[in-house]
Amino acid sequence: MTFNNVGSRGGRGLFITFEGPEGSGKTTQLQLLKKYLEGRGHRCVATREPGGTALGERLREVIKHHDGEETIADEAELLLIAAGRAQHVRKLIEPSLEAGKIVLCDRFYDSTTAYQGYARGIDINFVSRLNEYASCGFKPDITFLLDLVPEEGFERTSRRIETLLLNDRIESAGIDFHLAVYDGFHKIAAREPERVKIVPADGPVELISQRVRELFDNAFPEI
Ligand code: T5A
Repeated sequence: MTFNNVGSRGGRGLFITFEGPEGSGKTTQLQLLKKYLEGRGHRCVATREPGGTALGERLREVIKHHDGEETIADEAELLLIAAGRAQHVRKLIEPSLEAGKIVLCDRFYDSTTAYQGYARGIDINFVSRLNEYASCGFKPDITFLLDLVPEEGFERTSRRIETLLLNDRIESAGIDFHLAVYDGFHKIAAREPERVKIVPADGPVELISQRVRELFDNAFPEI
């Protein structure tokens, strides 16, 4: 893929993404890294996908919780995610990077490759081209892949009230689907080891946070 990245190396902001299977601890680790970076005086923006804008949050509801009689076709799911991403990039990510902020995003296009590409089975080359289009040429400077087998992630999320109350379409897709997602993330990391850093995500929160900080500091010693 070709991108016109405008991350730190262009002298502006820095774009960090967190990826991984359901319940692997992305949100928890994102917030801890944000706190760490703010402690160093950086201006940070935490956001998520699907979501991040008013339109994106409305699409998120549809993507996660649509429970009408008419099921969502795989192709429609992919396009809804892409539409939300284009809005997110143009309305939040790009302006934040232009303003010199650090953007920390909970999932981005690697999730599309893993979920809609590898797990749903939509052509990977098409998904890559759509990812490139929807992200408007923006590419994460670094991606943390939280590595936790799906069974353990579900063990964690099953204890949450939200999981008990809301039927999540994708989360409830079955273990074979989520194993394909897991393998998909590892294929992405193998292809782009410079960008995608694998973080073992079992063990205490603070230990994982320390791993994330070390990987970040090694990648960006000047920040
Ligand atoms: N999706 C998304 C696609 O299909 N394609 C796409 O392109 C995109 C962008 C998003 C859904 O959309 C799909 C994927 C998803 O199905 P979501 O709610 O954002 O939905 O789903 P997740 O990203 O999986 O969010 P979760 O909140 O479920 O998981 P996180 O963020 O990975 O984990 P976190 O930090 O919320 O932690 C989960 C629980 O574990 C505990 C936390 O306290 C929490 O209760 N926890 C730990 N417990 C023990 N040890 C640790 N080290 C722990 N760390 C956290």
